Amino acid sequence: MTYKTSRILSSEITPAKVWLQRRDVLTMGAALAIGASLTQSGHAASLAVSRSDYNVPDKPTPKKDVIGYNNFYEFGLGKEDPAAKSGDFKALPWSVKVDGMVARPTTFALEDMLKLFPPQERVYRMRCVEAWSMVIPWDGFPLSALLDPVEPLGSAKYVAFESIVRPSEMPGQRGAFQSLPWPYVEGLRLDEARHPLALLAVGVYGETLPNQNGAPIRLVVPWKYGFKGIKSIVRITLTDKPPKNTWNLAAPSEYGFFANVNPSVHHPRWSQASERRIGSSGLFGSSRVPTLMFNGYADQVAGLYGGMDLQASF
Ligand SMILES: Nc1nc2c(c(=O)[nH]1)N[C@H]1C(S)=C(S)[C@@H](COP(=O)(O)O)O[C@H]1N2
Ligand SMILES: [Mo]
Repeated sequence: MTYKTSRILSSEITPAKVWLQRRDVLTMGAALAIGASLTQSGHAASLAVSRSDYNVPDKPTPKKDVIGYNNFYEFGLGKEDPAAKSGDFKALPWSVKVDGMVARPTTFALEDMLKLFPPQERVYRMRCVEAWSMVIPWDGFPLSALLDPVEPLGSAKYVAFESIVRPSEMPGQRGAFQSLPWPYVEGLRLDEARHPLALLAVGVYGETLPNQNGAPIRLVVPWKYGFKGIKSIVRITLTDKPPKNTWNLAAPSEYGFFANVNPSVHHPRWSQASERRIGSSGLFGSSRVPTLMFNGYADQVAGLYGGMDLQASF
């Protein structure tokens, strides 16, 4: 079955507009100034990629699974916890600070990002390291939209990401038992981060990103395992050293830095050769499909890893 790209949004910016009106957000003067300079330098215009460029033909995972079966430990360990326990989280107002080894450190207000970089729908496969997968219609814009205008220095080689810490609204960050060290952190090599498939998602299924999916802005790197897709991002820092990433800190022998989907590199406790497609028809409501190298995006991304030993750099 083919996913119909004609289902795409009639207007690329409608979801953001509706959302902003609903929540009555005001744009600040300082943010406007940043917006103006970005528009002059033409970055917004250069992002006009066709919405269907990267869509996959797979049938999308039902919305109820996309927004009901999540990993977001700030809201608990269970797959149903994020949907059930994220109601107190306030995703607005929001801004993302981009700093480190850049010529022009910039704090981007969410509303300005949405205006400058109109979200486009892209349907990506997502595969968790626990061997389940989904096909998700994200709304977002290329991560490079925030990297180009801050002008990374020649010495910058990596991009570090940081999630929000807000125990008052995130039950998984309160109490004696702490599942992970906070903030959740992730990283990419700068060339990976600049690849047009690397997305900052602000919506899903044509609607504003629900809290459980990483509101209001999260990373989507479709050729990597799900844990690279850091949620509720507040800071992006350019560095010359490989950034720490949370699951590598927690269990270094099980989760690497690169985390490229690779059916021939197994997790120490389970095979990674096939995956359970959540919500697809099958004996138990989901069928197993073979896992593809780079999650099916080898043609687009294999060139990033030429000459690398992908068994060693997992
Ligand atoms: N801040 C934060 N980001 C996170 C996580 C998390 O616990 N906290 N879990 C990761 C993991 S393991 C996965 S598989 C994906 C799940 O994304 P989804 O719930 O939108 O499908 O989010 C990733 N990003
Ligand atoms: Mo995951």
